[in-house]
Amino acid sequence: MTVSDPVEDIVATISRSATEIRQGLVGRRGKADEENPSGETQAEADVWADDLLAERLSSIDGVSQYASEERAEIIDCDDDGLSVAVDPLDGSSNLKSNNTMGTVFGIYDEPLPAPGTALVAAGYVLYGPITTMVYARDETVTKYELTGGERTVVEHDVTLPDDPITYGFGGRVPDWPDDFEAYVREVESNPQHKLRYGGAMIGDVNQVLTYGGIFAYPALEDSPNGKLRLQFEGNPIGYVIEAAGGRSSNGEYSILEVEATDLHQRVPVHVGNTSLIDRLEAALA
Ligand code: FBP
Repeated sequence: MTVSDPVEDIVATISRSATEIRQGLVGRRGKADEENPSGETQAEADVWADDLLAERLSSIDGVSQYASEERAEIIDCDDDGLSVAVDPLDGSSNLKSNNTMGTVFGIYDEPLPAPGTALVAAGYVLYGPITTMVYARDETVTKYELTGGERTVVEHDVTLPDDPITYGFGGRVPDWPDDFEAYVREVESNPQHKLRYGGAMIGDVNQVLTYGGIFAYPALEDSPNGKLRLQFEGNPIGYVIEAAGGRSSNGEYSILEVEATDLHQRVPVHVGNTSLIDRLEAALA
């Protein structure tokens, strides 16, 4: 008898759906007539990918909740089990210019909203020239290529390279707090470092995972929690980068330790090599 593993069922479902989501972007580059719970205009593709993942993930045995950045309320499924939080299309404003986007997921063993310490697995799909998946579980990060519903390992035990190369920081520069801006100038002044910013967190974080470095969407003057959402973006990405040997921070401590009070709460996100995140925390202290 095979024992079912709901975590693996969830990841397999997302990886099978990714090829379909990618193909379904064609013809869905327009705006939907709706806003998401954070007040942002949704793309047709956001709504469509969310409906597709909601239907498939909520029907898996052992999934008790499905939540997404694109819907206000949690879908309650089984009485107990895992909670899945998804950003169906991270960076969907890149659809118009045909640039990189992703799908982010976090699998928690507590009801949502939950802290990152309740994650049992997390990962993302990157719709680049090739569709890839990066998935962390049990402190181990694995990278796959996804083709036609198949998931093929391309790298076991992915870790951040020791010498950081890339940096990318979101938000408008005039909106950055002075201490953050001073830190950015310090990072830029290192001749080893290169700017890589594409406007989709997943693309930028994947550069950091590949080359080493730092990605941040920081606190802004008029938005002290930044832009990115804790359940759907901050926690899953923090979990992946920490499992790959790096650090995540809200500016003071690990994102995974941030108290979860609201499903759609925002959090300042800084992830990357330990040396750069330690220095960032010192600069913001
Ligand atoms: P969405 O989830 O609404 O797409 O927003 C997230 C995001 O697109 C991130 O992927 C990216 O890092 C950030 O917003 C870019 O925001 P901005 O356009 O303000 O730089």
